[in-house]
Amino acid sequence: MWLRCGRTSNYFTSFSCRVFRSRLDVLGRRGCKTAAFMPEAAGFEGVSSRSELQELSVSRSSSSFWAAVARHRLSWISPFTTVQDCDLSRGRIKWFEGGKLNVSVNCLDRHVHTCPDRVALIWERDEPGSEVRVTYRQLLEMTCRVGNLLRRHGVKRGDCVTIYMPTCPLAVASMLACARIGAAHNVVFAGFSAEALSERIRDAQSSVVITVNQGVRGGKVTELKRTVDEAVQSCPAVRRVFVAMRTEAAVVMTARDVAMEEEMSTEDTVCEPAAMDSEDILFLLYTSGSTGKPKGLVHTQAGYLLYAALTHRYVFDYHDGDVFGCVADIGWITGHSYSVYGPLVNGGTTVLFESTPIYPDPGRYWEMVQRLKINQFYGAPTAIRLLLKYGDQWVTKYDRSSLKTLGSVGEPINTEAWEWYYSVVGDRRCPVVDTWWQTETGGICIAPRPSDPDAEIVPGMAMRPFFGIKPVLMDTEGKVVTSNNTSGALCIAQPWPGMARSIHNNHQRFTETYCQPYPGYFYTGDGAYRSKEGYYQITGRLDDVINVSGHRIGTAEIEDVVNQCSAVAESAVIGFSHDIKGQGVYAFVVLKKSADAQESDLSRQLKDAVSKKIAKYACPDHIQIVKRLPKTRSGKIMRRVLRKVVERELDGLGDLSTLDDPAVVQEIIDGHAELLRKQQSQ
Ligand code: 6R9
Repeated sequence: MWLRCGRTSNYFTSFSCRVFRSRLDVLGRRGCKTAAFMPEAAGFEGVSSRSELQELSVSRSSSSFWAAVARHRLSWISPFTTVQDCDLSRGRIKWFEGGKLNVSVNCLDRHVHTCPDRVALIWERDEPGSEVRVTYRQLLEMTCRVGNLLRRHGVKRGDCVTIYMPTCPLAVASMLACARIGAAHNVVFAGFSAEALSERIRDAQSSVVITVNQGVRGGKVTELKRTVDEAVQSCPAVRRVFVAMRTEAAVVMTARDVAMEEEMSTEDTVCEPAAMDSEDILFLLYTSGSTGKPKGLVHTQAGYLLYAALTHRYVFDYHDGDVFGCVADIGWITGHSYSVYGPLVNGGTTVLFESTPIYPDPGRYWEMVQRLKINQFYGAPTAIRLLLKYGDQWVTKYDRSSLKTLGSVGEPINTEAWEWYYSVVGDRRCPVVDTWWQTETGGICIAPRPSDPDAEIVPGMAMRPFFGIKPVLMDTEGKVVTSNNTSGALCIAQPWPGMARSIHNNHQRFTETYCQPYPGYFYTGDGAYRSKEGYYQITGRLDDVINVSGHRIGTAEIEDVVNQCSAVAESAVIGFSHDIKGQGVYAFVVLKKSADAQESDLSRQLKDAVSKKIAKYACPDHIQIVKRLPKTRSGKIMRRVLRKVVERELDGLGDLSTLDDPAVVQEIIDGHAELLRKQQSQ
């Protein structure tokens, strides 16, 4: 599969590198202490260190900062006329208006012009040692063919294409092809069930889906095309499904389906890029919130791309010629920003990882680092914790001397995992950057780097805001906390180009969730601690969102599925600390009086339902059947009490006076102890 495009591309857009070059020349001549670090900063008088540059980027000169960076880093078809037009309190966020550009040209054509044979993608297939390299020229040709194919099948500017594929070059080409022709993409993680996929296709109003016959991960085959077939049964608007072949296995094709590679082979390798407005939609990406319904965060063209470029370059200290290894799946925002857009806009070489950390054995990551000579490795704490348990020998037997920076994302990294990552994986040579950010923020917002050279890095802390980011902590009364050595709700005080613009089809939910809790500030939903030195440490979610192995899931989403079971009267789902996964899922379930199901059967049934309706990772680890839930007199479930019981913090149950019937707490404590006893004896 995966079309090989050997022909030389004769296509190059005229609006590529000119702006970029002339700007560099001017700045280079001026000379400035920070110019070697960030060329466009040369124009800022009086800025002589990186921390001063950060201060400038959030000062009243922030627009000048972003204007210089945007002109320097992106290729524009026509220049922007305003830098920003934002009103956070109303959820109005607009950057670089008046400007026109094409994201795929920025990620591909301009590099094809200067270095066509540079490797853009290294596809680390599930089968170790069978990696495939794709050059910039090949990726441009692949993208153009997909772009033409989509256009021929009626995809137009403004449409939204759903991509349900494993991490692979054709998935990247599909994302870029959408960008090329002005369509938005909606990548759905290929671990999601048919029902979850179908909900996202419908909400995104996609009439076209791209998938593969089968997925391969950790040596196991998954029937992705079959899942799509099931999903589109309840999506009457879907008129085309493009099917690429990841394996040799034939699949049933209907009149709606198109054999993707076959049809691509007859398409032209030149595809006219659409001139997009800065604020046109680039993609939707669904994520969980505190209600049962996932939300499609909207990211737009120029601001997102610029922010991905800048963070990729400076947080990881990425330089030309480096091999960047982000092991996230493209179905998550990390895959979007740091496997695809950030590295490609910077002309980098990026690894697409299709496998798991322990396949075929727990040395997989480090054998890959040795074989591909990876310079920056970016992964999740859950994987680090898992590998730590297998022992150092799986790491030390491979040569990791290529590594320069180690990154962590998705959840807090505990000190033990951080230390192991730093000393065993990185031989105490490589800075570990614990990067805090969200689907909503588009790119990294808080990370130890960039910083002044040799500035300290504190284990397990994201520490420093990135350029343009002004974090603030809020107290319970909604006031900004100004002192250090305190905690609060983490907000961001001013807009930045990478932030999400809306929730698809529901701008009101966007403003209510992010802009109204603290008017004038962007509310992240996370809590944070600011140390004496002013460094930030993320303490976890403040809402009903839990984080299982770095994957976000709303407790309400799981409750919705559990409650659909005919034996269930009601339920409450909470997260609890889990050694490997960070958080696990614990469900308290009240049965209907009429229910006569066996407890073990019911648990199995509920777990199957969650896997089937959402995804395997959302499956409850424990299900405790209870007679009733602890509720306030107004009927609200007191989740705090449930959390304390599960975390065995029985002395800290707190004020129970608002409980309707305090006796319920003892029942739950006893039931929990009983559940643990049963599990231990099994
Ligand atoms: C990029 C990504 C976002 C949520 C976020 C927070 C948690 C992410 C973290 C972290 C502590 C870090 N989170 N990075 N918590 N330290 N370095 O993960 O996006 O899937 O939207 O999740 O993940 O709770 O709010 P997303």
